[in-house]
Amino acid sequence: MRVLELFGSRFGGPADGTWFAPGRANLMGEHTDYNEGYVLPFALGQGIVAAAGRLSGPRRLRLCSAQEPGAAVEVLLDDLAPGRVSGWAAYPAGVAWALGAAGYHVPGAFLAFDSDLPAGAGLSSSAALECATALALTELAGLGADRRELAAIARRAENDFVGAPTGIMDQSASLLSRRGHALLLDCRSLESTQVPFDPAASGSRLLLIDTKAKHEHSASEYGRRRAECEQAAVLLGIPSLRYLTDVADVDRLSDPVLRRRARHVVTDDQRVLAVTGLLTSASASASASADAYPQIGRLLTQAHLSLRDDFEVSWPEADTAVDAALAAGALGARMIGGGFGGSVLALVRSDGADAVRAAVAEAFGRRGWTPPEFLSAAPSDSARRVGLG
Ligand code: GAF
Repeated sequence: MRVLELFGSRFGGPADGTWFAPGRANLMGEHTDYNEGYVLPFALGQGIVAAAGRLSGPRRLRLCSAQEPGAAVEVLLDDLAPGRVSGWAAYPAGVAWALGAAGYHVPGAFLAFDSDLPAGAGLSSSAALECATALALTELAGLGADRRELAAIARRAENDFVGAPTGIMDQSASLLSRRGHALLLDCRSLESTQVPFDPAASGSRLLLIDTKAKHEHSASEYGRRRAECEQAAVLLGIPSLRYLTDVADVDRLSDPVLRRRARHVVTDDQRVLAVTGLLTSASASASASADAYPQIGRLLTQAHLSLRDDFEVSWPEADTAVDAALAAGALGARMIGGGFGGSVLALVRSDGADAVRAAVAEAFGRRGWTPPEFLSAAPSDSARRVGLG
């Protein structure tokens, strides 16, 4: 494993173990997590692997990454505080800080990372980095920690240490997913359910399209959307937009922007539950499955329109990829993640993937854009130990 070579060359000895945490795609429910709504993500086969070893002496972390040239970063565990570590190392350092704040005694450790997730593709490489670190540090020290708690700790690292105001979806997907399933997560109760998800059984498959676009201001726009949702909830007199169950209630908002934001959230919550119902019936029989997937495809496309027109977080490359995929016969497609760059998830017939790839590549070429990259997306297992050393 390349990460073990990196570990040996940077730290001069063998690792005590290796841990893998996957990135995620999201089937349905975007910008619903921080509104206490529903999400339906799944773990990818691609992710981040961490090789870790105990480090004696003053309690510190020494960190390096195959994707980050330059010297290893060293942080003293007792000195960690928000704002003290910047760049990529803030994610693993933030996890150590959040573990400490939750009462765990984090040991000094060497950590080397490697990734097969494309950078900037909106597939949650930061959550995978956090979750690989959380598992490695807790298991290295024999600290038994519940995975739901680790997801909350990893999110705290991202919110309070790195300073990104995200929800809990990505860390939950990385730590709680199961192969062949999507993870239905109720972000209010944090209850999760494994929903059987096997597109191949219905003659379809998932295609991820990395649009290779990352637009400026994506972080500030994310924060602004979150603030708008909170403002809409206050004006409606409810604790969060999750408490809206009838889309007609959004008409009580006089501001047209807030009305659109709230309408996206309430309809996406409904689409998560609709897709969950369809997947559950699809798992019952082959004929139900053949009926369910085209309906799921239509819901994906509806979600894209809602993200584009009501939530206004799509970007030109995503809209073009969705249009080209649909014109080439995809059952449905939508942008995934926070928006303003990253990937599109398309549901295609098993024999239709080549046509969709060709149509999207041709549409990008015609506009003179960087060629998109295509990845297969198979619902995979959550984070785990993958080697002894
Ligand atoms: C990003 C965030 F990290 C998630 O919490 C979620 O809000 C998502 O954007 C949008 O659904 O991935």
